[in-house]
Amino acid sequence: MPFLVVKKRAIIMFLVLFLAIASASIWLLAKNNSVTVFSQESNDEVREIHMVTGEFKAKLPNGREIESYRWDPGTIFVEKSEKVNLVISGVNGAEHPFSIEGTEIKGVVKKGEDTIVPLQFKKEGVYRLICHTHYGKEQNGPMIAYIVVD
Ligand SMILES: [Cu+2]
Repeated sequence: MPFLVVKKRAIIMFLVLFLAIASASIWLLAKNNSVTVFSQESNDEVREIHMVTGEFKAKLPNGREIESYRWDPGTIFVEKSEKVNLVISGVNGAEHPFSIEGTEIKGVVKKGEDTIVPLQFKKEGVYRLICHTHYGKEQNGPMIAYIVVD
């Protein structure tokens, strides 16, 4: 029965082709998965948090101008031991020299520039980011942001 032999060969060819396509798809899927895992790992390494320096301004009925400088957002949350880059963009105010209470971290945020502050807290708590130019009400502040570590 030569006809049947040919048919068997066709089935075998079809199976071989099917296996080749199936294994190629699995290989591609596995490859995609590994790429995703890698990009997740690199994203997890250092998280970026963006902050800006802002200013509230108003004119009182008597013509007097009042203003207040702020870090925005005023509160950020990080995990204990988490690596974070705090990127602060200077928008309002020429200069904001700052320090973070309870740490050795200090720097200056200048108008039109990004200041990158690497953070990694070993102890839980609330840390204050304080601007030394606008530290109180009298200095158009208080310009204080809270870093909550837990
Ligand atoms: Cu300031």
